[in-house]
Amino acid sequence: MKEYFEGIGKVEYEGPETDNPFAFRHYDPAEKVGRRTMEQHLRFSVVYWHTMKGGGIDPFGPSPVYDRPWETSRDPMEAAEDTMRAAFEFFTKLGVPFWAFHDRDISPEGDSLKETNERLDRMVKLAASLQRETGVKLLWGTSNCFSNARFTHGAGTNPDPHVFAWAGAQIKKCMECTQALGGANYVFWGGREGYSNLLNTDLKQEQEQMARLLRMAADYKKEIGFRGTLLVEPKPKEPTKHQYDYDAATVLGFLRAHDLLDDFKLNLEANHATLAGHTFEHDLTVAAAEGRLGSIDANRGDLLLGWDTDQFPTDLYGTTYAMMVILRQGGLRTGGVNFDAKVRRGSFDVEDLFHAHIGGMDAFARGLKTAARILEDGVVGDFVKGRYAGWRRGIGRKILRGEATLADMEAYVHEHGEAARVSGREEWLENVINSYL
Ligand code: XLS
Ligand code: NI
Ligand code: NI
Repeated sequence: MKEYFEGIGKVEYEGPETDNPFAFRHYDPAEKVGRRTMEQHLRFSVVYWHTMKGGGIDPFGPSPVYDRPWETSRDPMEAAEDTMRAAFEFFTKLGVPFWAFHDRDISPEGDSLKETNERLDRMVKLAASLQRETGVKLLWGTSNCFSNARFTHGAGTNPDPHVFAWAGAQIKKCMECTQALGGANYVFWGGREGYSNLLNTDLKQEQEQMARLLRMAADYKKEIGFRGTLLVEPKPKEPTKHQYDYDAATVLGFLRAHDLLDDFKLNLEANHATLAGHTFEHDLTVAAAEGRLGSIDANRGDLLLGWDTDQFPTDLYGTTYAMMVILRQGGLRTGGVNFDAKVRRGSFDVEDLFHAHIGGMDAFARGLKTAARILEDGVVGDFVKGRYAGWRRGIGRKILRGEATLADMEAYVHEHGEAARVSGREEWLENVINSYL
């Protein structure tokens, strides 16, 4: 069988002192952190679209600039098969347990839905056999309902029900494929589910359509007995000016308003949170507070560029804060740490794909270990607990139980006078975090 990543062997853990750029310094899959191994905690996943199909394009360079040895065949199906073999070689050499795909990444569209679906079946068959051979599993599948010209005005939120039908047909098929591959989740990212101009938009109507599509998907999941988790991935903008799935709080409210909250969790992406004007840990905390944090798309943005740059995560504060939220909620369950990230346009060698993923995996391994120590030592947790102690007794407990009125508040203040002022100790807490890093 053809080798696509020649000269690069299996990436192993060699410890922080190694000078081998193709080794892990911190990610040791078998090392235990608490009761689970790092591999079980982190559940790393490589995305097919950026890693195998990305060409380094940007708004001023719409043609691919990467030479990929798996994309040489002129026959589109042959190229798709070569790409998939290369993908599993990459997953195996990197040692990730999971991968993720859009239907259109793994298989090119045909001239009709029938031909498109037949092609997809052929590629799913190949993926199934490569999964068996390598032991790599599917974290999630998703439908690309945004690249084709028919989705210019949205998919589920399109003004034309004919286009909605295309989206529905595509999601049905892709959920079947995800089930056939044993996928642990199925993701909905609303690529163009938003608007670019309110003058031509019925916002209320479009949101109702979106809810219908998600309801149909949840019903179909039950009908076919798909056991994976359904995940919605928020993003505030890009490509539209305003996406309806703005951020975690907006999606949770939307799901609740349309009686969908029991059927969906969230897949949160770092760079989407920052685009929404939040930190990643903010969005994670909002979702976790409602038990709806399902999985993460691990990347980071650039503070000086205002778009979804999808860079690989290397910032240790970011990975530590993210892992603190994840550990506190008891892990990601069916979810994982999915590298929805791409190498820069100038990093066009195939070996750059290894450097990028190795760096991201090491950054999350350090984040995991640091977060575990912070939680175990309990300094930060105890501080927060102490800060709210008043709510576990006396008047505080009465208020939370709904046993107190505004008149009781008035009487309380008459009796106790001024409240004591207590420092929030932010700087000290930040120093505490730095002492672990
Ligand atoms: C784009 C999204 C996309 C989803 C999958 O910004 O992050 O890659 O994760 O459709
Ligand atoms: Ni994403
Ligand atoms: Ni993104």
